[in-house]
Amino acid sequence: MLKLHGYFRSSAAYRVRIALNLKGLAYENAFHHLTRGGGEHLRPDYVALNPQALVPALEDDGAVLTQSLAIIEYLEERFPEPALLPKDAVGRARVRAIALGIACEIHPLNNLRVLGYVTKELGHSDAERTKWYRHWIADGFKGIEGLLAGNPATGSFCHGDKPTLADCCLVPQVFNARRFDCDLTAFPTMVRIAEHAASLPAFAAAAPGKQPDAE
Ligand SMILES: N[C@@H](CCC(=O)N[C@@H](CS)C(=O)NCC(=O)O)C(=O)O
Repeated sequence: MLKLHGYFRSSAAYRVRIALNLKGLAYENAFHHLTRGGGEHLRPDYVALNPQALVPALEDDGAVLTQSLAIIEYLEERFPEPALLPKDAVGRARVRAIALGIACEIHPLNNLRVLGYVTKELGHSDAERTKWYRHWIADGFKGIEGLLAGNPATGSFCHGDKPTLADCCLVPQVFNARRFDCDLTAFPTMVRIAEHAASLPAFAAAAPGKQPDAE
């Protein structure tokens, strides 16, 4: 059986949970609390599994996969239906661009270890850390909103009317932005898509609050 190493609040693990649910795949969980005891993901047994010491990781029949987008692309190849990438090359490139725009340009700047470095190593206050977080959300969301708003390829989801890899990334990032009370009024298309997606069982079941390790 597939085994997902994650943490309820990890937005990268949230992406993979959505993809697994959309494809109707059963999986077992291994939870790694990212702050308890200094971070369970930093323990030697987990680092042996994923040398980058990040969640998620996915085990499948002895193989260990890391990096959420690589994991979702793996699932797409191994379990093609329902597809999370469009059939046409231009559409696939657009979906990947939105996904990477979130996973590479926004998420890494606001990751736990980055936020921890800003306060613990550089000596900034919690208020300054929040300012940093909100700044990079606003900056990154502006670009993603620009990719989505007014583009005829955008539908009820990021690309057309079926969920894709892009939505697997968008929904967790909007969730996180809300958690940090970011002002999202300038990003109506992103908010609309995230709210529509949340109404689908596959997205709802992947939400942090629904996970067995949720606090
Ligand atoms: N690019 C990676 C990001 C993974 C990642 O940053 N995971 C976070 C949780 S969302 C993490 O494990 N953070 C631990 C830390 O910052 O120490 C992916 O997409 O899988």
